[in-house]
Formats: sequence, structure tokens, C-alpha cells
Amino acid sequence: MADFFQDPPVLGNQYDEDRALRSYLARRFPPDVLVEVEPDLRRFGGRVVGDVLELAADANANEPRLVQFDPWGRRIDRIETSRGWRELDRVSAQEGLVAIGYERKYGPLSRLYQFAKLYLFNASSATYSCPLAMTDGAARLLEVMGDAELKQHALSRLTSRDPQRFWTSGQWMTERTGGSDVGRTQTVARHESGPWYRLYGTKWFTSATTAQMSMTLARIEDTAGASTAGSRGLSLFYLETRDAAGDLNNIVIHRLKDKLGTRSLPTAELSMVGTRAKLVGAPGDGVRNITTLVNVTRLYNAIGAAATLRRCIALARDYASRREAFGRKLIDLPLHAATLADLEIEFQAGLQLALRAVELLGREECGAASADESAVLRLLTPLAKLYTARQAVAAASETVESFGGAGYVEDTGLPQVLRDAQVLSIWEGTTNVLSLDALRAIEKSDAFGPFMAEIDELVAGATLADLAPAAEQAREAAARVRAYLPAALGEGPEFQQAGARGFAFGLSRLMAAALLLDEAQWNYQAHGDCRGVAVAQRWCTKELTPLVQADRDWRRQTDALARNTEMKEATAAHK
Ligand code: MFK
Repeated sequence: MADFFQDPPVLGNQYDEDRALRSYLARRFPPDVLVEVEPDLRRFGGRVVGDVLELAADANANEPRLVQFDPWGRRIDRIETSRGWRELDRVSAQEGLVAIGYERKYGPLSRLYQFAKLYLFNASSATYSCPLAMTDGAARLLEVMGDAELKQHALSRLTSRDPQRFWTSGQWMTERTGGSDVGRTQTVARHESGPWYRLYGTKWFTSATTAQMSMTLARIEDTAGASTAGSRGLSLFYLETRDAAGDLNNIVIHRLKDKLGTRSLPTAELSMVGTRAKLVGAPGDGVRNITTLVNVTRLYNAIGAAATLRRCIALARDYASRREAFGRKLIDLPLHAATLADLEIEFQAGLQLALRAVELLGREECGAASADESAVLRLLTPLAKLYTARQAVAAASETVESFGGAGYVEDTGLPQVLRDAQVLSIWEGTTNVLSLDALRAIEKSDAFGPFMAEIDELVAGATLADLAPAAEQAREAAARVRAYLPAALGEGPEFQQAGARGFAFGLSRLMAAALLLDEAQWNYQAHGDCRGVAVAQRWCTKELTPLVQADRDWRRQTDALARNTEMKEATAAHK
């Protein structure tokens, strides 16, 4: 009997194979736009499983390293990156992966076109999507609040298609005091002249440290060396990492982080020891100002998570159509098919959330968004980020398992999918920080009303008889969410915080339900395709509202469980 060898999974054209993406775009782009962008997306969908994937493999195989000294003992702090990593930079510029969003050839739809390309690129990019995210965020920031000199000198490079001119940007926010509690930032800024300052302080995580520039936060000192504490004392700065001679701008790189995943991406600890930097925006407005950047990178995260979900289902599905067990292909085994179907549904829900947020970003940036749409975008941004990130981690774990032992073996590349996915729920704000940001959006931007109104409208449009039970489930969930908010507000901030994650998940699942219902209705009407009906039905039978009423008893129980302390009184004792 011949030896048996298992075939590896094969990835086809990532645009052609992706019915969910194609359907979303076909509906949003007018025919004359679709006819222009589709050939580019199709070509790129082939490229990301061709030379781009080979470059990513090279970047993954050859991790960055920090060379701190030259042979003669001089401190140089040079980060060496792989050929693949450097080539991915060139590809990113040539493909216009940032530029498309700023050329705005298709007006508000430009962001959708750009993010469709980024989505195709993401899972084949060895995390080159990270420097692009920060570059795009910085570009938006400079577009909104940079002076003429920064626009001409830096913005034009961040948005260039010319690999020789193209720059990437960092986003140095995290210090040893915390990645979430940015208000504890210790870096100080000493005034030099005009808008120019010298920065002194240590940044604990700086991603893509080879970038040519960065946006960062520091505390401006007065002439007596004093500065205001907390986030109100922080200001936003632009800096270039090297001077015209190629020397570091008074920056000392201590070490590269030894990370669980995203290992092709250089992430460093560094100190600024008199780094020349330019103030952007008003002094003291730094945290608020940098959220312009952060809200863009959060959408990159959401689209990156959707791309992870898509790559997971693509790999698992293809493998299931090759691998035989118990006399059948895996895909013919009922329980395995059910697992794949669940993955497909998660993917479609995640993609809808991410693309809807991108669509709104494009409208807002072009001045086409209504006030209600801007409010929906403000709330959907943290929700899409936090929810899709958790989905991607779970899907990556399921995908590894769907390959059995092979999924646990390094050189199949599958363990890396899981390791890389884990960062999605950490950087750019953890699940909990973003759940609290959703509350902030509701409180400060009055986003709850418009958000729920959009859900109502989408659900009302799902008039197919087959969709009626799912639509009813969505309506009931919406009623539960509506009843929850005033009750939670009445309990006070501590209680709202305790319930914030369940609330954020509830809002995310409900919005996904509404978008899937709308998509199902359209797809049936346009193409007679009922698969969307099945997706919406199954999604809506899920627990849509994992809400917890964090009242006094619930808090008491939570504290006892979290601290593992004894709890002597029954829950009703405090009533
Ligand atoms: C594939 C994807 C690739 C992704 C690339 C990733 C690269 C990795 C780089 C990083 O991870 S960099 C680190 C990212 N760090 C964070 O995301 C920080 C997480 N922490 C938060 O977001 C906290 O919520 C925050 C720092 C904002 C809390 O600070 P504060 O000072 O306690 O917040 P406060 O006082 O509520 O907000 C200050 C102002 O900003 C307020 O406005 P006003 O001054 O007008 O009152 C807020 O309304 C406003 N604000 C806060 N968050 C906002 C926002 N405005 C709009 N959008 C937001 N998201």
C-alpha cells in the first residue's frame, strides 16, 4: 500500500472566492464605478495569494533584529528588516493602499474601495497592515489639523504611490504607566522656538519603529519645569525619526519586544532624549486630537479581523474538501459541515460590521454624512473593533482545531494565524476599554438614538416571509437593549461600567443582525439567492443580547468571584 500524504490547503483568487465582499460592493458601487474598481480588486485578489504571500513568508521567516552598535562601538540602534518586509512597503505604495483613501476619486466610496484592497492584503501581509494603519491615521490627522508645511512635507508622502517618496508613520502612545490609561503619560516637552519642542521620555511599545515619522503625546513644561497632570495636560506632537543625514532624532532604541505573534513587525521600547518635535493642534488637546488617528486605526483593526475570519474559513473549507476521514471528505461529515457553516456566519457578520463602519467613514470624510450617520460611526467604530477582534481570535482557534494535529504544527503556518489574531483584541484599545468607549460615545455624542434608528430601519426592510422570524428576534433584542440603557444609567457609572462589555456585545450583535437581514433581503431580490436568508436566520437565533443588569447584588457576587473571597449573605440581603 502506497504511503499516504495529506494535501495542504490551497487559496484561490481572494476576490473571486469572496461572495460576501463582492455582494457588499456590487450593492454600494454604481455600475460605472464597479466596472472600474472590480478589475483592480480581482487582479489584487490574485496577487495576495501570489507574490505578496511570498514576500510575507520571507518577512515571517526573517524576523527584524536590532543592531545597537557598529563594529567600532558607536551606538547606531538600527532595526534591520527582511527583504520581504521592505518589499511589502513598496507594494503598499504602488497599490495605493493608503493613497486611494485620499485621492477620493470615487468620493465617499473611495474608503470602501481602499479598505476592500486592504482587506484582501491583510491576511497575506505579515502584519504590514499595521504600519499602513498608523500611516493612514496620521494622514487623516495631518489632513484635519496639520499646518501647510506638514501637509506639504509629510501628508504628501504618507499618501504617495511612489515607493521612493512613500513614508510610513508610527503612533507612539504607550508608556510604562499604561497602554489604556494614556493620561498617565510621563514624557515631557520643553519649548524650543515657535511650534518646535524637545521631547524627553520613554515609550514602552512603539509599533513599526522603522517608520520615517511618528505622532506622539507629551506634557508641555512651563519655564519652571512644571506641567499639568492627567490627560488634559497632554499635547500632540509630530516628529521625524531621522534627520537629513540619516541619524536618529535623539532617539535611543532599547530593545525589540519578544511578542506572542506579529513577529515580522518590529515593535520597540525607546527613549526620546531631546527629540525635535512639532506641536500639532492646541496644547492640552492631545488625547482628544489623537483620537482622529485612533478611530482610523480601529477600523483597520476591524477590517483586519474580518480578513482573518475570511482567511480562516478559506483555509478550513479548502482543507475540508481534500481531507478524508471515516470514508468521507471532512466537508461531507455532518458535524464538520456544521462547524464550517458557523465559521462562515461569524465571518459574514464581522465583515458587515467592518464594512458598514468604513462606508460611514468615507461619507463623513467627504462631508456627505448626516449628523445621525456621524453619530452612528462614532459608536460603531469601537463596537466593530472590539467585536470582530474577539470573533477573529475564536475563529483562529476553531480553524487550528479543524486541521487536527496539523493545525498545531508550526510549519503549516496555522499556529501563526492564532498568535497573530490575538493582538487584534489588545492593541488600539482592549475589549474592555472599547466597551467603555461605546458608553462614552453614547454619553458625549448622543449616538444611541441614531444607532438604534438605523437598526430599526434595516430590520423593517426585511419583509421576506422567510425572514419574518429572524426580524422578530432582532426586534425583541432591540427592545431588550432599549430597556437596558435607562435602567443601567439609573444604577450609576460603576454599574454601567460593570455591564459595559455585555452591552457592547449586545449592540454589536444586534447591528450585525440588522445588516445581515438587510443583505439577505437584497440578495434574494437581486439574485434569488437565499443563502443570506439562512445566515440571517442562524445569526438571529444566537444570543443577541448578553446583557447583565449590574445591580448591587450582581456587583457583590462579581467582587467575591473576582477576588475569590467568601460571600456569606444571600443575594437578596441588600434589597
Ligand atoms: C490590522 C490593524 C492594525 C492596527 C495597528 C495597530 C498599531 C498598534 C499601535 C497601538 O496599539 S498604539 C496604542 C493604542 N492606544 C489606545 O488605543 C488607547 C486606549 N485607551 C483609550 O482609548 C482611552 O479610552 C483614552 C486614552 C481615550 C482615555 O483617556 P481619558 O483622558 O481618560 O479620556 P477622556 O477624558 O474621556 O477623553 C478625552 C477626550 O477625548 C474627550 O473629549 P473632550 O476633551 O472634548 O471632553 C473624549 O470625548 C475624547 N475621546 C476619547 N476617545 C475618543 C474621543 N473622541 C472621539 N473618539 C474616541 N474614540
